[in-house]
Amino acid sequence: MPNKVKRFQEREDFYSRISTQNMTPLWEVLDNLVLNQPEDSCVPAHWKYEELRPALMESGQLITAKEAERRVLVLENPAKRGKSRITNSLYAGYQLILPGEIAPAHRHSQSALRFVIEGNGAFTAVEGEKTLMQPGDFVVTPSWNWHDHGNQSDAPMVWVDGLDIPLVEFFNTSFKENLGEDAQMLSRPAGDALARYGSGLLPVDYESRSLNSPVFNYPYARTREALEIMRKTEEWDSCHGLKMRYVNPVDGGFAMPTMATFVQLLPKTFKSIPYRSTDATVFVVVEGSGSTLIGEENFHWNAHDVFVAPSWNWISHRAEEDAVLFSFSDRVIQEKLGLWREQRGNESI
Ligand code: GTQ
Repeated sequence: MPNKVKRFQEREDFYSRISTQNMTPLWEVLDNLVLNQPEDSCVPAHWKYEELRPALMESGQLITAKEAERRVLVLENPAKRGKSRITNSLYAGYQLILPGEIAPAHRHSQSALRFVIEGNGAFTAVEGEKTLMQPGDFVVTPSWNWHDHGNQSDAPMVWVDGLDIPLVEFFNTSFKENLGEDAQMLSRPAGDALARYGSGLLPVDYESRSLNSPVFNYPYARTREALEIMRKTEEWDSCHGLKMRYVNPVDGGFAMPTMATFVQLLPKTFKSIPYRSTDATVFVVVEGSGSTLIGEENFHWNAHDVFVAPSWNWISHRAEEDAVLFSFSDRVIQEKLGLWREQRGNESI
């Protein structure tokens, strides 16, 4: 028997023997474990609001928000069907609350963000304070904070939920409690947090006890106005247009400990140069229309659509009219761990 074949058989035999001891040789798997660059197992994908809205409204006739606890259509990455995730670390879905409905109070380890799509004046209550929600508002629900939602307006309310469900699953750290009441008790008037912490002011002896921003609703009216004023002097970034991150006003960090959130304005006819980063990113179209090339796939989007870019895929945007994109990713965690990287199309790494 040639030496090479003998050696191969010896190795195979060795592998089967050590396999019974729950061991495997690193040298057979190393190239799959330590990659030269990220190879995301998720794929680029796009959900068109116009096409999914009928199904979302139909779900409103099938089950009440109360019975469902949360009436949400989960956006599943096409490469991760059955796993309730849009990226490897993040969950997203469209949540519907009809007039007169409530989604009862509960709390859990998972952090949630809401980005309002349509409707006007439904509320979410977070840890003792209610906020009325308008389209484009970004609302924070921190880990283990009581929260309930309700709609006292006369129109359906829809928002995009972003949660760190897969991350909490990875760490096996999920806890959950139902309050046993539809709504929690309120201890502060609506708007208190924004006035106290989101006006360029802080209580004089304020010491943060939270990993989250004390501002829990970042109203679109303020965000949009800020973008509009900035665009007058801002040099457009060749990759991002005019891109801002939502911050915790206490320390200047991201608003939440597990999800980084951003908003960007792309002016009419803007075409970005390619950009990639290690944080797979979920985009929500707030206003306008355009298209985004992600890897090899081009997605033409309109207001209220969601699309997702996997880690380290090249992204370039084109705006057909003034467009605003909200986005979220796990960049905040990657930065803390020293893992986050980005590359612009005109740079080497
Ligand atoms: O609103 O509390 O989309 O607990 C998934 C789980 C929303 C919520 C989701 C949740 C919620």
